[in-house]
Amino acid sequence: AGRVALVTGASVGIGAAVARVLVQHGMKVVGCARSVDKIEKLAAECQSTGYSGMLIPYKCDLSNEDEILSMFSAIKTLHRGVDVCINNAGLAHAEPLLSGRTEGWRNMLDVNVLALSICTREVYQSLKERNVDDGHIININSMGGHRMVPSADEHFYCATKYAVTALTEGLQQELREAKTHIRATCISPGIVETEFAFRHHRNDPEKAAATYESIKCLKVEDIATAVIYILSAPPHVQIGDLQVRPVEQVS
Ligand code: NJP
Repeated sequence: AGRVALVTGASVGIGAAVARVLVQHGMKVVGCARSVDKIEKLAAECQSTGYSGMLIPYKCDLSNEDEILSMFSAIKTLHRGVDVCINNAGLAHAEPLLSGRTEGWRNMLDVNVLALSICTREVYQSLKERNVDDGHIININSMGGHRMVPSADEHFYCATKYAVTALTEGLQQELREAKTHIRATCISPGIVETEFAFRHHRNDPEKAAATYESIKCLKVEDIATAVIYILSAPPHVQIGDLQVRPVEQVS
């Protein structure tokens, strides 16, 4: 409670649920995305529910580094800095390696990998400047960041999530070497019931229907609960990678 959290991609889906639960736990949450109107609506809902924290909407296109850096300066001016960062924003375009558009690959790299890395660096610098030693960075990864999924449409997306696995492990190592108690974790969800999950299989409606009708998918709240679990762990506990998937999901 009382700490400042940044949640990227807070307009819908997992990010919106995470922002809401952090506000419920008394945090001051900066929620960013391009559709700021949706975050404004969520902020009003949180306020009318009487949650002890607050949600501050911020419009930011995470594929643009200048916009990310301006957001960090605004947070520094208005709220001192970021204590907890949830790198959640992510996207998947169906762009196979043999025929995909470079533009689609670039967009996935920009948001899933580069924005996450830029936010990580900026949060660490902000914590260091203020001598805050108990910050936390949580990356929303994917089961696709641990094993390749069978659909060729998703190979590039998986590659960006394999990068998130490598970057989280690398970050844990750098933080240890810097002798700080700032922690880094990733959460790897299986299928979560969001717009993302449906868009993801848009080129294969049969597969989508088979997947969503045959298993009980995770709810966004299941991932929000995982975030609270990680943030509530005692300071000596490092949760490296939390895999959360539907009971019936094969991998
Ligand atoms: O996705 P969705 P989820 N600049 O599409 C934002 C991972 N995951 O909640 O800008 C700024 O509902 C977008 O905001 P807007 C997945 O890889 C999911 O399901 O307004 N923000 C929105 O708030 C991702 O890392 C599943 O369009 C940008 C958010 O990102 C995370 O979970 C399974 C942006 C996306 O909301 C959240 O996914 C899995 C930009 N340029 C991993 N581009 C799953 N759902 O099944 C996008 O393994 N956003």
